[in-house]
Amino acid sequence: MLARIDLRGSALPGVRELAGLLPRAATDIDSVLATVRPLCEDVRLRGAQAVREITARLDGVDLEDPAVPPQAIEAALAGIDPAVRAALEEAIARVRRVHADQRRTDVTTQVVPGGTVTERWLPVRRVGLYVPGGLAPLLSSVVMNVVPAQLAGVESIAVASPPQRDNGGLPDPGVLAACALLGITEVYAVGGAQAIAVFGYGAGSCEPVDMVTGPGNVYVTAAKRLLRGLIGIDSEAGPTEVAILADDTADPVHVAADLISQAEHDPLAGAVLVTTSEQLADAVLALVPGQVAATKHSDRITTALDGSQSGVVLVDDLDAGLRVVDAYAAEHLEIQTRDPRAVALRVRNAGAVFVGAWSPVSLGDYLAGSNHVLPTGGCARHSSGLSVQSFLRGIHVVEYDEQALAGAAAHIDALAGSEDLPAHAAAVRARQRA
Ligand code: HSO
Ligand code: ZN
Repeated sequence: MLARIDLRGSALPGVRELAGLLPRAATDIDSVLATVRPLCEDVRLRGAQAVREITARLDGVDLEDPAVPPQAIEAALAGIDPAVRAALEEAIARVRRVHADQRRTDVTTQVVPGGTVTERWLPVRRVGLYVPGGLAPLLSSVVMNVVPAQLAGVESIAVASPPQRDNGGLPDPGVLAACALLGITEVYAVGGAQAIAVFGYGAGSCEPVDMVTGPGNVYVTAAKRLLRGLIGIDSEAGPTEVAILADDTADPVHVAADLISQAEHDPLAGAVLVTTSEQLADAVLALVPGQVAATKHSDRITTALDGSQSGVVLVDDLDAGLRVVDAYAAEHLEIQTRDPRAVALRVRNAGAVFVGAWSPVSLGDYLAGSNHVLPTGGCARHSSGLSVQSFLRGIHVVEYDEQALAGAAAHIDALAGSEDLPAHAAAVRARQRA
């Protein structure tokens, strides 16, 4: 079960060393690049025929055309459980409410009289969203990716998700239903690295996209890494992880349940409790085995919690706890302490922060209105989760008049001279009246 790491009683090391002491899964993308590269090349060179053969080989389904007919998307919506439909509709409404506030307006700065710079925010034109099948087809991820793209003004959105043998070669019906609710009509039954290649190069009826978003396994991530540059990507998502910073006021049953909830995603998922309370640590360690045994996916949860990526960390006080969680930079960080709002304000590194006893990470996964596509593997030190901003590009539009340019000429001369680029200076001088 969960490792017990005791950092009490001596000064904590520096950030990098501290991060090294904490449990975290190592994902090796490089090792699958050798498999993924020829597969992507095949799709680039042979298009639809290569996709058909790869899908038959890897998914066991022969699809003449992986484009999902619009009627099948509508039929999936008609067929889903009304409670799931109502939940999706509410999730969409809440995510829309939060993300609508992220929209940007163009800003013009008057730099000098007659000289302005405007920052224009323009959406990416066409986006491909990958939705994994695998252990759990995440229909909620369709919402989290599509809503911000739509609010950013992306005009063309295509979705790809693996074909399912038991669904007539169509993607998961829940995924299709979520697409229908969001008005997505372009969906392909293609999975894995080949889906990313289809998006990047175009194949069959799928036109190439400008950007790919969405989670996936190591093969998907490797394909994103290979095609990055040709297309934009959201991030290289690693296994999901949760950290909980808690004191003696936290309820051990809730803490154990939240650690287990994220471990449910993946045998490589990480769950870390950082606490000032030995009593809480012991209570959680005692509760976890029973709670795990009682849950459906106990196998993969046991692997995740047993692995070198999960544990309970004891610290002297909350200051030390904050240093530990900042060094870990969790995808999800729960604060279950006295005055959790004040503690949350002191957090520096986390993909998303969940404050207090009534904000479990599962709420954020589905219905808080926040986005659940978040930086993993410590990337929260430098990156943010998915947002409207992820789908926008800021373009500087520069407009100076003759006098304003004249006012800058001497300085441009000096800087161009110092860089030994006299033609730069000449381009300004050529505009000046004698
Ligand atoms: N916890 C996952 C998102 C998710 N959970 C989808 C359930 N469904 C990564 O943030
Ligand atoms: Zn989750």
